[in-house]
Amino acid sequence: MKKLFVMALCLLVLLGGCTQDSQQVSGVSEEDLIVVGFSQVGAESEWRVANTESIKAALTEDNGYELIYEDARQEQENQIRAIRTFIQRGVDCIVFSPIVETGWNSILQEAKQANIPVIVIDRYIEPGVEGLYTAYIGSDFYQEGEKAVQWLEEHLEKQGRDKEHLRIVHIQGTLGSSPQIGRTSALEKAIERHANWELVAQECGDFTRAKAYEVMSAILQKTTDIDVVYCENDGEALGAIDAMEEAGLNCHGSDGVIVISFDATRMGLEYCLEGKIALDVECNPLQGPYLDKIIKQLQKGEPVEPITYIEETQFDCFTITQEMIDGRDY
Ligand code: GYE
Repeated sequence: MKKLFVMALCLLVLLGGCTQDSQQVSGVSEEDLIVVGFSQVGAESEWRVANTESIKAALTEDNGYELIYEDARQEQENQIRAIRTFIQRGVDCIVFSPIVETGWNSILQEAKQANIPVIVIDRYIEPGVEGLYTAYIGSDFYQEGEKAVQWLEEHLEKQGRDKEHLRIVHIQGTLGSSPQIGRTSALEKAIERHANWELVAQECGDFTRAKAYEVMSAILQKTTDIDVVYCENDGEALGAIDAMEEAGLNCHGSDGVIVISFDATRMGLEYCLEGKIALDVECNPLQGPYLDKIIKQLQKGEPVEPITYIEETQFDCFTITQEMIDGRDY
């Protein structure tokens, strides 16, 4: 299983005449640890940090794993390099969250040739390459976007504003990533359905507070006549709110600009409780336990679910409570 470890052990025996059995780590022999190479996108958001922590907490030595963690700092090139290194090291399993949907064919072919199972988490890969990886665990991003637009439709109807002209600003996530593609597509379809919904600006905020602040500030130079700001994650919502408040806009969903966001991280939900994020659609980053289950099944040679969608909910500023926030793990 672990060629490197066996080689190192032989060397130890030769050099030091070490006669002990392989070391025991919390009852699991090091030789039996499942070696997992994990290439994470980066640390661009609170969501990402919670996702990394969940995976590290699940794939521990106590639980039978040796985890090799690589942070790609938001560069696809770094992810490809990390995966290639995992293949060269002969890991038992490769896990990665693809920063964008395209460009993975050759590296996945290499993993397949080396007979190493690949589990894709969080973001997807473009359709057509399903045969090159074993399983996917994550969210249905189009469905998340649909939840957001449906809530908006119902909210406007309740307020008797559904026939009014609606001016929407759209701050997108990293272009080409599956959460951006899914969440954007749900909004664009809704705009096509509603003749009175107007997209006044669409800019990329790269899933960060700083970039969203920058693009929102530039949009506000051109117009402050805005009804809705649809941000593709909480970091972006916070950046957009910073810029709007600086420009003197009221961001309370009840009587001001309606800010819609995704992730439902603690910070996002605190803004929701304050009324500044009107709707926060949850995107659950706690994928570690699901990953643990699938890897163990693979090790036992059991069949695995090709796609696992994680359960998700949503919060709005009219019904959220402090208790709801306190009861959450991220
Ligand atoms: O929404 C965002 C993060 O891929 C679902 O990436 C993830 C997204 C998440 O940076 O906050």
